[in-house]
Amino acid sequence: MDSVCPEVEQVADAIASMETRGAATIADAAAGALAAQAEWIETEDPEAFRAAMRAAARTLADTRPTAVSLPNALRYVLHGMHGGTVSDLRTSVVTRAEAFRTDLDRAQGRLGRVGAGRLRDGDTVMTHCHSTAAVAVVRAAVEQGKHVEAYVKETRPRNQGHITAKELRELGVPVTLIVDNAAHRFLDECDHVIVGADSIAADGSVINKVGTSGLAVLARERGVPVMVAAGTLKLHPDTLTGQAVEIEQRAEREVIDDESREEIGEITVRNPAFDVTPPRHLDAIVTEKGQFPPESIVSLMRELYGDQVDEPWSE
Ligand code: RUB
Repeated sequence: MDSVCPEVEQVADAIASMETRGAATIADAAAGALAAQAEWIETEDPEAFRAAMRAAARTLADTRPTAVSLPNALRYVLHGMHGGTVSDLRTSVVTRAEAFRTDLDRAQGRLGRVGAGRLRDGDTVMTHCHSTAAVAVVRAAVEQGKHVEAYVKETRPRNQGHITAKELRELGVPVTLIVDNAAHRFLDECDHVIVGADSIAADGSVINKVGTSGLAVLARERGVPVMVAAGTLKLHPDTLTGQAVEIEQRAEREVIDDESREEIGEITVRNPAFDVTPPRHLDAIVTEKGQFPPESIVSLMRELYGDQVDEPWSE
């Protein structure tokens, strides 16, 4: 028997190829895949069931390294796997995965309303990349009747800004799309920078799409507050013990095509997908549990995750 079901393979491939992308969306898809695995496993042996669940979680965990929402989701579901029979184990996984997905959805709505509290009627925001949480903040502000406009950075090399532009347009928000290098030029017209997060470290540093740290430095220089919209699922418990967050390095071809590269001659190309913004360049981290000064996030991390840095899929 293959130990991993086709849906887990498909979800893992989609995450690795970035067809499924963005930290919250990845976590949601991974939880769904674990439920599919639980429904699929054919065995009466509880230990074999557990082993097959661990195999699925490993496959999913190995797709992308930076967004902690992925291992946090896998941990949450596997920690909820209980029972003496396969039937009980299966039910517990499916129930836990459903609860995870419902909570994630609710958290987005809540943090959106918390973040919207920072926006006034008539404000203009600048965004980077595409973050469902950042869009949730603007959505909540619009639902509160506030008029909000947006400068949307295109976000090279994969232009996730186009997704943001489309979603904000669907909310009726006037959008100006700009190249990344134009951010400084337009910050004077902005009241907030709103970004998401892939991981948040214990010292309040925020790991998000490469270019976030440069934008935060510019915003600080122009006096524009930087809001990080990120559910508590983005808190990286490993950093409590001093571990660094791994930054994903992506293909060189995302930066330059083969023909142009050939024409230029011998060059090195580097393509880190994320960067680290230190807490001193950030004003607030907005979560479903309220807003926090970045430096205080460690207390919330301890409260929610304690010593939970195990990897139940590698047991
Ligand atoms: C996406 C990215 C997003 C965060 C937060 O990077 O950096 O800002 O994942 O997104 P990529 P969300 O496109 O490489 O996955 O708020 O939706 O979790």
